[in-house]
Amino acid sequence: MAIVLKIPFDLGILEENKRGAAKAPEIISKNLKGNFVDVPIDKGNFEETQKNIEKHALEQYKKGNIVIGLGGDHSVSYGLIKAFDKSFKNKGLIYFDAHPDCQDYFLPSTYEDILRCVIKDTKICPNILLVGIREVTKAERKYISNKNLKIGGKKDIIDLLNKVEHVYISIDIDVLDPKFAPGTGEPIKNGLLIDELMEMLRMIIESKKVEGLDIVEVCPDLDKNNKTVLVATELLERFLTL
Ligand SMILES: [Mn+2]
Repeated sequence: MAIVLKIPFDLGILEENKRGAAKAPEIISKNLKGNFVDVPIDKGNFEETQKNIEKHALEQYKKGNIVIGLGGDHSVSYGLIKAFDKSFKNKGLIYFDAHPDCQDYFLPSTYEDILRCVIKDTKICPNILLVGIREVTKAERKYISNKNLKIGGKKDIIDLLNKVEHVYISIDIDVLDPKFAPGTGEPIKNGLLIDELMEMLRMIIESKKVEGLDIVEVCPDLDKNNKTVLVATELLERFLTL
């Protein structure tokens, strides 16, 4: 059974003008029927909040459920992926994002550092695939090459699915082109088309190896004609039947 953890936290975004993703879980979930659980957020204590996210996800994995994290900014994936790492062996991570989020390592992680923190603090690497990356800083380029991180598409997804038994998918909505998902803190042009993303997700879902996933960085305040909220809702709906 799929359980949706609603995580209304966006303080992992340091720039105040890019925040607003905390409003997404309520807005995205309101027209859907599913099993929703509210994760309590302590705005004054990020570390405690991360622990709380991890604890909630671990509880669901122990019950044999599939965990869907609904953010929030990308930092919420840290606790979610830690729980996935503790619950499964022979696993992989598919990271859909315009950015590699590998800027630096420090805890609690921010939306710019989350993947680097995950790589350091879990045993998932080297089974990590980045999809849709198109803005990389100098520090990230160096880190990616040092760690030999794979950036790829469909074919690499198939390779990873053949290699591991359990998969986690992290979807930063900015992986999509801003034409389809303008409502996000750091939109980057030349992103994936909705059909391209859906096709890749279909392949991953059909492998029956998905144990957990998250949808993050939807910012309703920055949205245009509700486009981003609608596409995120469509994505979530697709996963509710897992
Ligand atoms: Mn991200």
